[in-house]
Amino acid sequence: MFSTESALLNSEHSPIHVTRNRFKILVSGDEKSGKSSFIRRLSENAFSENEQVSKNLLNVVTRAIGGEIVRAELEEVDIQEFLTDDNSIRDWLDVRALILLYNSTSLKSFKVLKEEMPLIQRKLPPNSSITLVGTNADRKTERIVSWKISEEFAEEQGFSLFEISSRTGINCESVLEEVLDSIIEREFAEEETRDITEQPVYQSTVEPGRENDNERRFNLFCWVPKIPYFST
Ligand SMILES: Nc1nc2c(ncn2[C@@H]2O[C@H](COP(=O)(O)OP(=O)(O)O)[C@@H](O)[C@H]2O)c(=O)[nH]1
Ligand SMILES: [Mg+2]
Repeated sequence: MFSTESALLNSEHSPIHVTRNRFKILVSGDEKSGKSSFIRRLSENAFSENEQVSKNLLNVVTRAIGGEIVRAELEEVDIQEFLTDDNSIRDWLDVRALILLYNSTSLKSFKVLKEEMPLIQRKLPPNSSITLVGTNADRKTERIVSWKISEEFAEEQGFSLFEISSRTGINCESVLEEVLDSIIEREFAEEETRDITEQPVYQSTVEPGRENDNERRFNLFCWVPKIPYFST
């Protein structure tokens, strides 16, 4: 371990501040659903008509959400990785959210999400969220998947739904913002539950018939007020 690293880990203020608010978010969908383009729009604010065929982009983006600095690891994942029963699959235990893309000019890209949803959900940890995103919103005349049909599906599943264009950039940031907001919300809710359940429970019951026997009990948490006070 590098000395700076060990200093950080041993420091009173670390490692919480080093790893806090770094969230893994998967971006998946059919081939050519626009996964790489979406990640590139968010990380580089750029778009290429001939997006290089990239199957597993992994870019980290930083945003400020409600006064907190948040780092999101956006990882491109082929939809097939959810559909195979491969046990050697990468560890997704720390995945916080899945953004599922379909290309609104391709019915096939929407159908695969609809039909395979049970398999997709099976591979996600229980405290993660799914957001549905229709891409290619700029290609209005070629649209095949209507807002109505995708809204119906999103409502039935309880997912948020967005339509975006990585070409113009429209709505791309809104997707990320909503996903990060909901992760942070869940994070704080979990922290609060943890705080409550980790509080010590003080013994306060008195056995029947031994109501006056309190002096003889030994309660580790109640020794402080029992120390005799001598004034000088
Ligand atoms: N017009 C338009 N083209 C897009 C959009 N998103 C992706 N593309 C194009 O669609 C093709 C496939 O996109 P890509 O991001 O590689 O898809 P992936 O296979 O899911 O990673 C590329 O040629 C992109 O330039 C979009 O929102 N609008
Ligand atoms: Mg790609």
